Amino acid sequence: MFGELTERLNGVFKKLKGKGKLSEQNIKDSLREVRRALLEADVNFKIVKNFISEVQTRAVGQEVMKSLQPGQQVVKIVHEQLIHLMGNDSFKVKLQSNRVSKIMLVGLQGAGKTTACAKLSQYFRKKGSKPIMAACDIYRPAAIEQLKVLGRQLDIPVISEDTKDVVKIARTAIKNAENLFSNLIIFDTAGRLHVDEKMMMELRELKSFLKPDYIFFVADAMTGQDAVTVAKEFNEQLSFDGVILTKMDGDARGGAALSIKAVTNKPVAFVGAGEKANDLEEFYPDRMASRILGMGDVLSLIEKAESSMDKEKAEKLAERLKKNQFTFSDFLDQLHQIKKMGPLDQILSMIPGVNSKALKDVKIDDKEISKIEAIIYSMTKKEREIPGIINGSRRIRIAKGSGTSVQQINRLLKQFTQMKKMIKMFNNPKKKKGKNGFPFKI
Ligand SMILES: Nc1nc2c(ncn2[C@@H]2O[C@H](COP(=O)(O)OP(=O)(O)OP(=O)(O)O)[C@@H](O)[C@H]2O)c(=O)[nH]1
Ligand SMILES: [Mg+2]
Repeated sequence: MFGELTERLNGVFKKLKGKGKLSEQNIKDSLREVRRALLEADVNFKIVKNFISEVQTRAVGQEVMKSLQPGQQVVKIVHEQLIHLMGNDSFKVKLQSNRVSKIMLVGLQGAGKTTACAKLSQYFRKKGSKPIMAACDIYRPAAIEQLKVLGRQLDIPVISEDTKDVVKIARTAIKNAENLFSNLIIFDTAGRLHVDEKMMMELRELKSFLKPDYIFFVADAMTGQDAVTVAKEFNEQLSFDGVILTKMDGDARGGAALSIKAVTNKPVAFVGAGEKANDLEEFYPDRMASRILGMGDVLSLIEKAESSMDKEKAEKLAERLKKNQFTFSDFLDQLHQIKKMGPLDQILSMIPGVNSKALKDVKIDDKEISKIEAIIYSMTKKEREIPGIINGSRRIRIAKGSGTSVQQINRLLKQFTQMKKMIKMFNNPKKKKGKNGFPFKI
């Protein structure tokens, strides 16, 4: 996410932090580079101008000059101003408790509305709601089918009707919500290549009929400034409540995320970072600012882990670890849990200090995990529980079964033995402590 911008800003701040004392000129020079980095990230130029002037006023003031680490202080100011730019607080959706809530999604063609419908349904279901989805994109039969497929995958009802009247479909959906004991309807609508009057009229009509609790404008983050321009037009016509920025897993440069609030005065509520139903995150301006500045985002990482990990399984595993009963079956379980969290490089990029440049060099290969999985799958149940019995001929069989080599099996077995040793030492921390109290050398 925003790799290029993060790299550029880190470069600027590294130079600044190296200096013991700062002059007004130092700060000006650095901010000129920040300005360039933001413009290159496709942030609206007026916003950049304002942003820099605000940071500059604060930075050349007392708070920086007097501080012991002026470079750090400038970074802190930039961090705070970035948070401010994105709207300070996170968006909180409050659903109705005494009647069905209605959420309407709007946006251009291909922005990710239909996918976002599924993601939001999944998101609210995890929070205890019972959502249904309404197919109000009446122009492409494929669009209705797409929503139905997503609905089937997630086991969420989809309401559709063979008509060109969106209000009629909406009415049917509301009627059905009661029968289905649903408390939330998410309405998918049609997108166009460009904003046009016919589309807006239809959306306005639907809005005035539904009186939705929320309208979210879905925008493709990869389109940068264009997304912001379109957002402005949609907001003037429909006055939406918040934005869902999609495709943040691609190489979006940051322009949309950083400009949309300032231009429309509507905040980003969610971000989509992948095509699957689980790839939706709440948007927190402070966490996003930290990510942009390469400070990582541990809180989102923990939330991601919590939402994709099976709590009961995690507790059982903890119990087994305590008893030194960790086996290849447990290991396999863990691999699945990690895989559920998403691609490895995306997970690692949330860890402070791991920047996208470093990730590029290391190249984390999700295929490696699949290979380990294949090896474990090729073991018998007994071998998974008691790896000690895996002798030479068994190794050959496992290698053949998993399409790997005996060397790879040897390596995995060795790593597993080491891991077990470590677990054992953690369980008996008094024994064999190494330097600094660590039970093993790092
Ligand atoms: N990588 C990535 N792809 C996404 C994301 N959201 C949506 N997509 C993909 O973008 C494409 C378009 O998504 P849709 O949900 O069909 O877009 P739409 O706004 O409903 O498009 P129309 O119905 O044509 O107006 C699909 O191939 C999605 O899989 C995302 O967050 N990340
Ligand atoms: Mg669609």
